[in-house]
Amino acid sequence: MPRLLPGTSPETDLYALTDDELSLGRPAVEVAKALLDSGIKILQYREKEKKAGQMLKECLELRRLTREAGACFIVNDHVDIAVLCEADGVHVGQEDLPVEAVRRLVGPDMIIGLSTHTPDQARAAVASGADYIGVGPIYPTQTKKDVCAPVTLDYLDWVVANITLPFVAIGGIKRHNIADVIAHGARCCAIVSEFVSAPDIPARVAEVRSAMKK
Ligand code: 3NM
Repeated sequence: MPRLLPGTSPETDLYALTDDELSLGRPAVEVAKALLDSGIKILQYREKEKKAGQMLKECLELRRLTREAGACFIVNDHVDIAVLCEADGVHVGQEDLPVEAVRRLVGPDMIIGLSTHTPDQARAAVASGADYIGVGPIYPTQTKKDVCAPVTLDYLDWVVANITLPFVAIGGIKRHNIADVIAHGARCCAIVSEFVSAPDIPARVAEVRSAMKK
């Protein structure tokens, strides 16, 4: 995973995403600090309801914190904000700007991640020049409002067998099922609600890490 995980090991790792609406009233920056203090090395800023000015302000702060922590910082959807805060990467969905267009805006070095839900989309992602793909939702999730039905571990199996690009499993991944996702070949799992909705985030990250070893 040469470009997905700057400063991190290429082994199984965790990718955390912010979501203010699920964070028990705690602001994104506070949640991000707790995640980074817990050893999270890939953090995505994903806020759907905020205005651009607030998002830029928070992303500049998260950029500072992720630099200090030696963590990779990815911004969801907003290519302009990703560039302005000097994020390591930007993550887009199937209905956002196409990867080729994003590449023209961000240049050759920024990581571009693309959500995929089918083998066709995964093949197209490879052809588009994406640096990594999201593979999901593996399980049912309430977090992403407009997402398709769960793709299940079957799609993960297909990606493991057919795609050489780095990938991140996502969607409904929790303490009780993460070991299965890893057993099916995921090396990086992306998690929203299981982390940000935990009253004690460091304790929750530790529990997930321990579940990953089972
Ligand atoms: N993307 P949780 S599923 C942001 O399948 C996102 O592309 C998905 O949240 C995809 O860990 C998802 O709370 C939400 O289930 C994941």
